[in-house]
Amino acid sequence: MQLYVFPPSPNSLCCQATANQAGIELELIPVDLSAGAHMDPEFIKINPNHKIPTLVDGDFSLWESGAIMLYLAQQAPASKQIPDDPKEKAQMAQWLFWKTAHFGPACGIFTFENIVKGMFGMGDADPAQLEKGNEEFSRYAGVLNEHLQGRDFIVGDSVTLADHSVATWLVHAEAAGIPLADYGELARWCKGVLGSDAWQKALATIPTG
Ligand SMILES: N[C@@H](CCC(=O)N[C@@H](CS)C(=O)NCC(=O)O)C(=O)O
Repeated sequence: MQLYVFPPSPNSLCCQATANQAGIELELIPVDLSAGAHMDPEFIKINPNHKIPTLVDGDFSLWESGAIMLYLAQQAPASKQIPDDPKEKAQMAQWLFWKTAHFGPACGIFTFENIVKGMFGMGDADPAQLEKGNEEFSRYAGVLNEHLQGRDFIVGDSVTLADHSVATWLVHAEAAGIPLADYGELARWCKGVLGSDAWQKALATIPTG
């Protein structure tokens, strides 16, 4: 299977961590967004949204990081990244949707303003946007921080897609200026998830500099 990625992208990294946890060796194909490689007509054939990550498995292609994670995790049920229990499975879905609708966009404001703009020569961070990011992040990080009291994982007692999906937005917390340290339980949980072998292997694919 090939995964088209932009190596520092949180949306790519959570798919890579899922594959690593599942014991699946993906062929990573970097797509240089800064050079417009995602607008190549050949790439648009596999993802009409021209976004990474995009997975190709033979003549099957798939986009949206959450769907890619589900596809990969289902190849390796023994990795237990999707709970068997229906209630836990639904809770995992709850946090996946929550990440996509709320937590990811809140973190994305910091990532865009403090990292992406610099990478792509788009000017300085906008203080009004950062203020909005702070408001959104504090609202949602507070919910997860409370939930994580006494827990090492978001759902159940082992790592699931919910952990990969949420933690991926905190990989660049320091560089993005995300106030993770203000949320002790969140910071503790995040350190544990990102310290796993699956995550360390994914993070090692980020080019230095
Ligand atoms: N909801 C999508 C978001 C993917 C996304 O926004 N990818 C960005 C990079 S992080 C991208 O490829 N942007 C290029 C574009 O929008 O043209 C997912 O979870 O996979």
